[in-house]
Amino acid sequence: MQTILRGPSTEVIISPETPIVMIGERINPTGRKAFSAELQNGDLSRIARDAQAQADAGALVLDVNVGAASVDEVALLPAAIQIVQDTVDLPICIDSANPAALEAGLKVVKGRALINSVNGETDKLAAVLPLAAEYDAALIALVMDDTGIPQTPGQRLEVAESILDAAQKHGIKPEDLLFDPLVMAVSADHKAGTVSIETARLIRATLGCNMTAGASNGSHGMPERELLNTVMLTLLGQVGVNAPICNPLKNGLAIHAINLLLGFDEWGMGYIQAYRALPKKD
Ligand code: THG
Repeated sequence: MQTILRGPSTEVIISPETPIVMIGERINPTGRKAFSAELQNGDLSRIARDAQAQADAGALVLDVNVGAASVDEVALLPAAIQIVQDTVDLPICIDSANPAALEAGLKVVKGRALINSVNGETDKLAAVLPLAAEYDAALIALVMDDTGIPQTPGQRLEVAESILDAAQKHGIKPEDLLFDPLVMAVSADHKAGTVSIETARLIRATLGCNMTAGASNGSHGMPERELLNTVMLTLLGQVGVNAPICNPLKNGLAIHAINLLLGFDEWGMGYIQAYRALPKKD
């Protein structure tokens, strides 16, 4: 099952047979006070730098989220996407909770985008599935619905199945959905990690679909977040999460290590090249 994304002139394939694809998460004001303040002032100057740095660190898709408090996402999201694609030739993951902003982004994006996201809520399905169909975009599907985030992997799989059904009624194919098993903070619930991992395993075994996940969500409120994020990426990679959203500046080499250890990197050349490209330590 191949999910195909395109940038202005590049193509990225996400599939169980090909290396894990890193989606760069840095263009997002969450937890970044300076970037939030800049967005509130209409200052988009950081975006080109963040895009270039993530591409240099091996990101193959860039998530773009400008959802800071009180900003006009319908105006800012397309502007941000254009800056990113003028800077790097990569596909975009358009990240917004606002369907009007998603559509404004889809109108300007070059290539084949990934929408972040739909979920099983009745209103979300009705607003976002037609956008994915009309603009021929791939789509991230979060396994939650009108009743909230299910507690068990079996219930999360049921939500995934019902989103898949709804998507197919709009002509969206299983290969164009990336399911997100939902990574929640282990500081709030020590079973949260295992529920996400088991959900991913079930989705891959039952539906065969490709998956994403926000690996860094799990480490909120814990020390050594980077260590937890790396281990989470590894565990998720093992059960089929092949397009994680993460920080390429921190996790870039880990993704290459996972690809090498899972047999996706002949002669370790990807890992060695990524190592050589790192800033030199004294
Ligand atoms: N699934 C999907 N999309 C997502 C998420 C997901 N998009 C948003 C988020 N989760 C993934 N992106 C981030 C972005 C930033 C952080 C975590 C996940 C983060 N920021 C630091 C903080 O909050 O402390 C600050 C970072 C910095 O200063 O560099 O952790 O799960 N589909």
